[in-house]
Amino acid sequence: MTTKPTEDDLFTVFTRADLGGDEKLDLMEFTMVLESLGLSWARHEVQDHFETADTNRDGFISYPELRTLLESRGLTGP
Ligand SMILES: [Ca+2]
Repeated sequence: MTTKPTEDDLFTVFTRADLGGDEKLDLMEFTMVLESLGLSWARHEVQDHFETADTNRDGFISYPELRTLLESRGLTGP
């Protein structure tokens, strides 16, 4: 994916990476989302962003948390 993902794209990527089907991502699933979006972050950056994105500190990234993270970094499309 070379362009910024739209909200639909993002939801598709989220759902595809959510192997557990529990509508939240663990660190491995979060890494898969980043790869799907063509973001090549170093492992420590992924870890940092995971912790930043997990605003309710439950150890998982929900879809709203993922969207907030990407929006805050200007990584989503219109
Ligand atoms: Ca969370």
